[in-house]
Amino acid sequence: MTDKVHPLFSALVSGDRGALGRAITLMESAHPKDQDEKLSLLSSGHSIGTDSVRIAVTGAPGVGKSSLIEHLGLYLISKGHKVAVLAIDPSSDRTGGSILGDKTRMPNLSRNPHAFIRPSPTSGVLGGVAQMTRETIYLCEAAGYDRIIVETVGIGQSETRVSTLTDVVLFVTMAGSGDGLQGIKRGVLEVIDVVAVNKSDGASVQPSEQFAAELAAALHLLYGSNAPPSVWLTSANTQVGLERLWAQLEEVAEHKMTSGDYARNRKKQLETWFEQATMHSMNQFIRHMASPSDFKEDLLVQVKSGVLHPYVAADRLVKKLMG
Ligand SMILES: Nc1nc2c(ncn2[C@@H]2O[C@H](COP(=O)(O)OP(=O)(O)OP(=O)(O)O)[C@@H](O)[C@H]2O)c(=O)[nH]1
Ligand SMILES: [Mg+2]
Repeated sequence: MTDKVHPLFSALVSGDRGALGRAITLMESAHPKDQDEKLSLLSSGHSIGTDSVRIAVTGAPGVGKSSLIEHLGLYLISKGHKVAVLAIDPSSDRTGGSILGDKTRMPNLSRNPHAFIRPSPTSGVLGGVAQMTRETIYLCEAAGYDRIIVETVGIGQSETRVSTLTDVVLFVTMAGSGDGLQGIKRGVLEVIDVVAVNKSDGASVQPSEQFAAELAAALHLLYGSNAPPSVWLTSANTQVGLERLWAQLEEVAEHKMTSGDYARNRKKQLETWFEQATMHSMNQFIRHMASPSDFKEDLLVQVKSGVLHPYVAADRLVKKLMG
C-alpha cells in the first residue's frame, strides 16, 4: 500500500466512518491521477465479506424502498449487525432528489452509529454506477459492515443488474403502482427472492390484499415446480407485516447459505466482476493512449469529412494501439 492509502485503510478498518467515506470518494474518482491509490486500496489482500449478507431492495420510484430500509436497518442493528445502505440511481436527473430522500426517509438509521448510508454516486462515474458499487461494498465490508443493503430504482435493467451484486433480492411494489403484473418484467421476476406489497394501510389494505393474491398466483404459474418468491403485505408507516418480512429475508439467506447457492452465486459474481473490470481497464487504457495522438486526430478529420466510416476508423485506431 502507498503511504497515503495505508493510514486511510487502517482508519477505515478500525471503524472510522469518515475514513470510509473518503475511501469511497477516492474510489469514485474518475481521475487518472487517483488510479494508483485506488489499486492500492483494493490490494489489502484481506479476504473480505465472507460472512456478509448483501440485500438488494428494488422497485419502482416511490413504492417505499427507503422507508422499509429504515426499519430493516434498525432491525438488523438490534440483532447485532452493522448496516451499510448504498443507493444506485441509474437516472442522473433523479440523483439530487434521491440524496435528499435517503436522508429524510431514513432519519433514525442515518443517525445510528452502527449504520453507514451512502447515496448514489453522481452520474458519469467511469465504469458505471454498478461497477463502483461493487468497490463500495468491498470497502464497507472491510470496515466491518456485515449487512449491506443496496437500494436501486427499478427501471430498465437495474433489477437484474443488482442481482449480480447481491445475495438476496427484495422486490417492493404496491397496489395500483401501475407496474401491475404486466408491468413487471420477466427478467425481474426471475431474480427476486421475496416480494413486499407495501403501503398496505388505510384505504389501501383491501386493494393490496387483492394485488398480493394476483401476484402470488402469477408467480406460482411462472415458477412451475420451483418454489416461487413469497409475497408479503407490508406497511412502512404502520409497521404491519415488517417482522414477518424480515424473518422471511433471513430464512432465504440462511437457506442459500446451507444449500451452497450463496457461495456459488458469489463465485459467479466474482467472475462477472473480473470480466467487467477487465473491460473497464481496457477502456481506460485505450482512452488514455488514444486521447491526444496525431494518428487519432488524422482519423477524426477523415471521419468528419465523410471519407472514412467511424467503424473502420475505430478498427484502425484500436489495431494501431494494440500494436
Ligand atoms: N401510506 C404509506 N406511505 C408510505 C409507505 N412507505 C412509504 N410511504 C411514502 O411513500 C413516499 C415514498 O417513500 P420512499 O421510502 O422514499 O420510497 P422509495 O421507493 O425509496 O422512493 P425512491 O427512492 O424515490 O424511488 C413517501 O412519501 C413515504 O412517506 C407505507 O407503507 N404506507
Ligand atoms: Mg428511496
